[in-house]
Amino acid sequence: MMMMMMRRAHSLLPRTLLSSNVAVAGVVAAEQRFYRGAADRASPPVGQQRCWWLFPPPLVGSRSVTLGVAGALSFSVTFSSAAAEAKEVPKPDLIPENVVLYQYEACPFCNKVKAFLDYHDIPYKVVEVHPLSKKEIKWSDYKKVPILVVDGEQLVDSSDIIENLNHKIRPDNSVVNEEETMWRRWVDEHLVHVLSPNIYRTASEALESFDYIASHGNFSRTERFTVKYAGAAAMYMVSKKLKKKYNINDERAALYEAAETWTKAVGGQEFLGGTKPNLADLAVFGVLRPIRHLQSGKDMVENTGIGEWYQRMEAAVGGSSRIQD
Ligand SMILES: N[C@@H](CCC(=O)N[C@@H](CS)C(=O)NCC(=O)O)C(=O)O
Repeated sequence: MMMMMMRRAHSLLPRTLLSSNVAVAGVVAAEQRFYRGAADRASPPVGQQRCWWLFPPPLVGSRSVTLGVAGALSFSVTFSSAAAEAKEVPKPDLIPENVVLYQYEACPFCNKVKAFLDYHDIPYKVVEVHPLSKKEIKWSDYKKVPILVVDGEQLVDSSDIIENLNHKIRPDNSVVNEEETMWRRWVDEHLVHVLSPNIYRTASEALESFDYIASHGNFSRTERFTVKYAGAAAMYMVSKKLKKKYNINDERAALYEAAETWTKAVGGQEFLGGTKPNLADLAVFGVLRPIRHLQSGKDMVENTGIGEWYQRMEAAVGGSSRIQD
């Protein structure tokens, strides 16, 4: 079945993506072009999915559930109480009253924002956007997610959203930390690009990823089957293109290298931020959190030294502060 879908998706690949000498502006553009090209030709709905990295989110809901499933990445849940105490809750009068996150459950940028909200215990409602119709964000001129509406004000772009929220809850802290800024940029410009080829590395990993996406995204029952198989087939092939584009020979080696680079940056401290996570810790944790149940996440923890930091982050961030409908 997978092979059939892959052959079909391959026959649908736009010429621009099949030709290696065409310069593609970046991973987002490349994948969006692929999806749009395929969407024009394929039966709906998968080809129209435009999120470049639709895949499993962390479990949301109760804190106990989130902590309880930490073992899914094959390391024990024996985090230190010091890490749990690293949680930072703003003064009550600085916490926004009404926060709504428009998201794709599996989007890494959305998960970055959620890591910030969860760590600071800022309650938020979630509106899951349908990736094809996007009817939930028709009201906005901005056509991507995350969008965060904070007491009626629309904020867009994950890094800007976090910047803005951080200023709201820490109005007196205007000092820019260059190291933190540099690592946040590393997350957006490097880490996220390494993740995509990893979760679609093999046919079975692509299926694993899309199985979760299909069951957790805002899809109708009838869309789910197509999303799973055609999405997996399409992204399996796109991931090979991405490897070339980013000069990645071995995607797992690149993932391990990124994990080790980050672990080295944290060094002997609990977090990059010292005894408490800073915005870079939250950004790395946010984008990694969705892959922790996947093969790539398990491999990363088993083969690098990132597991202990990750575990401390899980303890520090705690469970979701999402308000359940
Ligand atoms: N720089 C943006 C990137 C956001 C982004 O690319 N989001 C994807 C979802 S993973 C998206 O909405 N893509 C457009 C689409 O799905 O049509 C951010 O950090 O928030």
